[in-house]
Amino acid sequence: MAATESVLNPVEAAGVPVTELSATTGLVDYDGDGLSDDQERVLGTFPFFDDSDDDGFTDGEEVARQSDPLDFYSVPLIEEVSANLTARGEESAALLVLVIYEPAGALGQSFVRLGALRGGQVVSVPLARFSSLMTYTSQITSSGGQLICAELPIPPNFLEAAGEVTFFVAAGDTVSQSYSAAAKVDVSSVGGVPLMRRTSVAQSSLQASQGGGSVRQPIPGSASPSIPSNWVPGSICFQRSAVVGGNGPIMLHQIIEADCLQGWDTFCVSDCSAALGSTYETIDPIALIGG
Ligand SMILES: [Ca+2]
Ligand SMILES: [Ca+2]
Repeated sequence: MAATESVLNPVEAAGVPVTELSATTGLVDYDGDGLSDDQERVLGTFPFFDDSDDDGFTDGEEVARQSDPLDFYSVPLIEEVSANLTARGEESAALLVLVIYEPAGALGQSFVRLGALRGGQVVSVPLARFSSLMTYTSQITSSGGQLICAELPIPPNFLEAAGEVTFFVAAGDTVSQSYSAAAKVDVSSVGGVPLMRRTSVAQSSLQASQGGGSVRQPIPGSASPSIPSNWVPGSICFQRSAVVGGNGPIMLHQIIEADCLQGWDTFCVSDCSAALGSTYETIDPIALIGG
């Protein structure tokens, strides 16, 4: 428990002022919504249209503010500084994608805390140390907020050795001295293919009757020939899990259903069916910030 105490303590020294995030730019973001073209292909949003669901909020802003960029009826609700995490692949490596939004356009008064849960231990990721490795976009949105999207490579040997890693972010502002948003993403690597666990809507009536689940979705680079042509976001190994234990913000899940979905046999053979009955740890981002 001691390992998580510092994470739960808001606004502590390890938080990094957003203004310290300096890096080279270089992301290809054709539609200017703050998300790179390659990231949009992973998320299923349109790389060439900045508002995929036409609800008035750009894809990047929706991801940062934790609404669904593919659902017209899902719009941002968080009015304070917000952040979110996702991931994408580049060749055989995975990249962690950090998206931050500040409604007043003054990210300098905000801070972010990035960390990882790996093998039951919570560790801080010192953003400033990795800033030279990051590429990012920064813009003022039509609503007047500031949006930053930073991409940080995850060392492949780190993922292979760790199995599945939960990265988390918490964001807050220095005035109220509290966190206003937190999010996490689960990233792993199987056979050199980086995977991201995502919340999924049920993909069959049976699954629907049993509640939702998650998918472990491959996130290889856009040039990879190994992506099945019938790929749609979320269509790989559907897994349903149940919470079987926990310790503070750390939650232990057991996989109680694992279906390899059509077209993903290559990815699923070693991973999907074998996952049945196994457990994994992740973080509850709401518990992380005491919400
Ligand atoms: Ca884009
Ligand atoms: Ca939208």
